[in-house]
Amino acid sequence: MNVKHVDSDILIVGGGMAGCGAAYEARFWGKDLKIVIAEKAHIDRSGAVAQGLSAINTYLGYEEGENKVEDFVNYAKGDLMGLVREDINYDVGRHVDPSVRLMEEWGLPIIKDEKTGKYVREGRWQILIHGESYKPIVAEAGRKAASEVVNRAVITHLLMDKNDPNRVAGAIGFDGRDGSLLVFKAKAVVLAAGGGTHIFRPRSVGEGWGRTWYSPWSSGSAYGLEIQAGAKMTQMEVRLIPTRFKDGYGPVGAWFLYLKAYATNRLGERYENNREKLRPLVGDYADAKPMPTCLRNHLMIEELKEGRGPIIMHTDKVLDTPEKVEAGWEDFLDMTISQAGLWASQNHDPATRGYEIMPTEPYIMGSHAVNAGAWVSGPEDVAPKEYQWGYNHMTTVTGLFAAGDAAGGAAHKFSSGSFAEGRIAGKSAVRFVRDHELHVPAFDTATVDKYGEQIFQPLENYKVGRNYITQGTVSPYYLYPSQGLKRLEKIMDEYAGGWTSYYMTNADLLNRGLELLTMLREDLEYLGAEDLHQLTRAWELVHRVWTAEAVVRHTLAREETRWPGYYYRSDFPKVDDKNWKLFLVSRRDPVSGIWTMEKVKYLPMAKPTVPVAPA
Ligand code: SFD
Ligand code: AMP
Repeated sequence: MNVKHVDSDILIVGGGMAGCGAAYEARFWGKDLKIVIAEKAHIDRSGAVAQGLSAINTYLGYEEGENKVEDFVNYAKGDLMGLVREDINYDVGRHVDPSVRLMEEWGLPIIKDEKTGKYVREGRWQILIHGESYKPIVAEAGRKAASEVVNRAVITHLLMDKNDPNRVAGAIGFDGRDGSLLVFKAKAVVLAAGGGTHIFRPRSVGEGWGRTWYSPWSSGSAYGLEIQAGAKMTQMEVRLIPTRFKDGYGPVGAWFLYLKAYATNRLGERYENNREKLRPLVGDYADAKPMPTCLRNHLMIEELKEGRGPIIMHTDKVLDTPEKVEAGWEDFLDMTISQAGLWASQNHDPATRGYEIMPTEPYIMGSHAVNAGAWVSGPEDVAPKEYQWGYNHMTTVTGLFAAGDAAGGAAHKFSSGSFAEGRIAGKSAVRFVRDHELHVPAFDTATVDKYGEQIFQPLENYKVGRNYITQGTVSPYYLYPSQGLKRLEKIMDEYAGGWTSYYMTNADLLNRGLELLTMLREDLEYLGAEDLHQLTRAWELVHRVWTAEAVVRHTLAREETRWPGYYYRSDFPKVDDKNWKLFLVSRRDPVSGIWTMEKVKYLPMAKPTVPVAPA
């Protein structure tokens, strides 16, 4: 086996939005440090922004007097039914605008009003971009800041320090192109490996199976790595169900907010403002303005359940000028080309006919309108002391930092906020390295050998097991990654509140789901991979199963329905502020494998002492 060793001061796992932000900022404060990015794909086109975006969804415009940072905190809090880490949302909010200015400097075309010179708003928080090349532009900054980018580095495990089992010392994985074992040693690690799709069964079937809204290559690795290392996790129960154009998964933000389209049920009724229908479930949250994303979903789901589907977005009522037609098509061509392709293949003209929208399958994320991820230390000035243990954005594992989808607590970060949060984590990691200058990270060679064997086991399983196949792909001796993935998706869909049950679950279903997940995990030992591509799929599945288990355990522990429209507990169908306006924080002990679940009091942020950064 070929083994490559890469030593560094700071290792960044995942070169997406947060990873590039971390590299950029770590270089600014740590000019002399060795900063390495380990990226599963190729940094120029990796992560959720690989295919581009059409908007930057978080830009406050505080210098222009458009929004205050406090407004952003309140917006995120309202949207999440009262549960965000205000301290982290505040920190991201005060750093996001300068980050967007940087991106513009690097060449990102942000659409401006010709008269005022101001960015054109899609909505209160969003600005429009010509964003097909968003990722290569941001990646260039990340690449130039890093001492080395190791592309095709599929990280499978974090490595812990041999003298301290709760301190990170590096990471291990393999090169997806040449099959080498990759062993990274680092004084600090910033985890920025993105969110999780294909945890639940997608709506797409057959040859469309790989099509999801969030990128299919978002493999839940951030959560898988964090959980295995024993980091505390939060908000894993809150799944994102975005409304999307049917089958192509085209986003709706530009249509609702910028083009001002509206949706109706089959009777032509606008169902979206029926707040009275919400009141019995959520009480006064029914009056929240703007209406929380989950509640908007809930109203649509009710229409579908009661037989008043399909829900149609009236694109035809708003595309009344050539400029608007162009804006509508560009929205998809910039970020969800499949929707434009689908419309073209169906001879669909959105200017003359509306199109169906649907709630998607659930995604696990920390950067969109939900906030799953690691429980991280907050910023020194605004975090309540219970949420602060030294270094901003350090997880509960010493030396391990998290940002973007990987970091829990703050919501509505999106691409720009994830980049800004990466910067926060990168700066903090430099401080950590400086404060521990004499520390020499070290791991057991026996652990490296053990992982080295485990990592390539699926190739071995395939080599041996294929001899027993007489026909087709079903082997008595191994499981293909795609077979395991289908099994995972079916379990999560049917037991943990997927789309086929209209997102409904309960304790009995969740407990049974947990049993089935345990059996699935036992079988992961028999994963078979015919090549390095399938080996990547195999490890992505392992990470997805860890993510799924955390989702089920969190959902089971929270005995209320706080986010109707994202999921429902039929045994506890209402919001219960008295008992549940708190964070659930879980930890899996890496030695015993035992999970513990803590209820952590909701605490508002303290008054800021560090001023908002100048743009
Ligand atoms: O409208 C490993 N997002 C949108 N954000 C916006 O600001 N505007 C929009 O218009 C957005 N829309 C949207 C969005 C995403 C997608 C897919 C679509 C539309 C179709 C959300 C943002 O993209 C998202 O919030 C950020 O990208 C999150 O950043 P980050 O850094 O947390 O995740 P990443 O960018 O996916 O990067 C993760 C990286 O990790 C790598 N990786 N590397 C090594 N080893 C492993 N095991 C790894 N596993 C993963 C990945 O390859 C990747 O590079 S709209 O619909 O909302
Ligand atoms: P989307 O394209 O659905 O991901 O949404 C992009 C942005 O617009 C996100 O910040 C959403 O929260 C917001 N958004 C989308 N639809 C609506 C709506 N109907 N009302 C308010 N905000 C919305």
